[in-house]
Amino acid sequence: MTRVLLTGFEPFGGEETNPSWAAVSLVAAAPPPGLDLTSVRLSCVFGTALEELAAAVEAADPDLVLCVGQAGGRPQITVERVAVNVDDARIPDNAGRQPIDEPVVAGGPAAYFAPLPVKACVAAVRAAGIPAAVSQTAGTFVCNHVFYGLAHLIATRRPTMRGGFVHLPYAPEQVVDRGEPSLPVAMAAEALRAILATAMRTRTDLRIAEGATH
Ligand code: PCA
Repeated sequence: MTRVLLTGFEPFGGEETNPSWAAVSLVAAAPPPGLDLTSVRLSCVFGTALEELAAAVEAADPDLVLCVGQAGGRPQITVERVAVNVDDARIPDNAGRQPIDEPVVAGGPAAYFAPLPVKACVAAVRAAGIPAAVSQTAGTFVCNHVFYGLAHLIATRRPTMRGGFVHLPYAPEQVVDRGEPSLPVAMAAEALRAILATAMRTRTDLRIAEGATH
């Protein structure tokens, strides 16, 4: 059995739901075979979210950690390639904190690449008939904060653990009157299952072009 920790986020920014926790809950209710899966809902709060993640990693001792968040406005599932060592919040987090240009980890490297075969994961989601892409930035809000913290934990304390970050579009019910792209949560959950299965069995990533011109 592969031990997997799957995290989603609480709602933020005035939303009533967060598709990341909704999709993670669906996967947790029917986990893929061969997985010993733990799911945790993280606070959308700088610092606190990382403490919750670290505690969950201690408790579950996972082989693989997949953190999931909402990226409202994106039209497809995005697997994040790089985490940067900066908190620069455009809006306050759920505790009212709004760090500007602060490091996630003081003295840490500027960035980490995801310890995950991101291109193989994107290919697997597409093969399931669900739109997906590699993303070159997870932003500078709480998701990037958690992603960087996870990558730092792996780099400094858990060398055999692997992990990454996946952003989901809005769920349809969030945008009924807004004309924004959305993806049903059941499809997002299917995508997460495909990513978990691929991450478990893939050691060398695919060499296919998934870059961005700008
Ligand atoms: N999305 C935010 C934080 C929590 C979430 O689900 C982000 O992309 O930073």
